[in-house]
Amino acid sequence: MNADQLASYRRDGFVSGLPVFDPSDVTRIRGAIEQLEAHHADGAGGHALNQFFRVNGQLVIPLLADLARTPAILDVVEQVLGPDLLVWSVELFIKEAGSAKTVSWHQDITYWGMGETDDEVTAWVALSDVSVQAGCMRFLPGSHAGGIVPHADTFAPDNLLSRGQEIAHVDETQAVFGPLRPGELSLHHGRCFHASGPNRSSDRRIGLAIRYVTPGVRDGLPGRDYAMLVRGQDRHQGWTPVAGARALFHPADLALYDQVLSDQSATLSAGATGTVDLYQTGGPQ
Ligand SMILES: O=C(O)CCC(=O)C(=O)O
Repeated sequence: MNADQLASYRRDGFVSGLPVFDPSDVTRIRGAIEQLEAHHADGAGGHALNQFFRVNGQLVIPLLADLARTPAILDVVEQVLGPDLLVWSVELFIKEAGSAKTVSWHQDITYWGMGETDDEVTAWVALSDVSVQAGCMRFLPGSHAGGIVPHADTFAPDNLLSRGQEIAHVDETQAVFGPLRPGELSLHHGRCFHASGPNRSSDRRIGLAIRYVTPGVRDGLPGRDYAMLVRGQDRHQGWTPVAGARALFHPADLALYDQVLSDQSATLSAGATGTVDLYQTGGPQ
């Protein structure tokens, strides 16, 4: 990231269009994801593959753990968060060609039990052409500068978020699209308002979202949560360390996955007005 891009992240709460993978990498990664879909759609350990794609995929799928350790991504994230980096969750946001799926306006860390930290950032990597037509993300510049605002649960069926949570009042006239070419990433701050529309393109829209945190994020916070050290050192004691998947759907990793989800679910569903389905079994989105 050059100085202007870093300044724009600090000012706006997001920055878009940073190249990290070349076309051959994108083809390989997308191919590996589609191989998983072709051969392991039923998942393992009682969870469909889609569940692992939706949250904490790094715990059971080596590909996702490896992607979170990509030096080119870590170099960018280090500019924002500093030299000690952990990964909280690796996720895939897939909208099939012509899919009506959307993501409502929200702030990521609202239900993540991390308080209002400045030290969580998402690196969102395009593994297809994530154009405006394909339903790229939109961001509200400067919205990270305030605190966490109220969100209302909608549980809307076409919403990719776990509780369809949305911010009541967003001045969309100020929103900025963040289209990405394959292999580019955007960064967004955990309090930056963002959303995305349906995929009106003829290709799948595939985004890899990696949630990075620093060792200090959980200092003084209650409960237990888990993170994978990917660069530097963790001299704090807030995160329970996890290593990342050792083999696809390894039994010990599947057991850990359940443990992590169970510990996280109380936080993620706090105050919800309905059942928050953290164990999605649905098909493509
Ligand atoms: O993929 C999307 O459209 C939304 C992703 C998102 O909300 C996130 O990565 O925080």
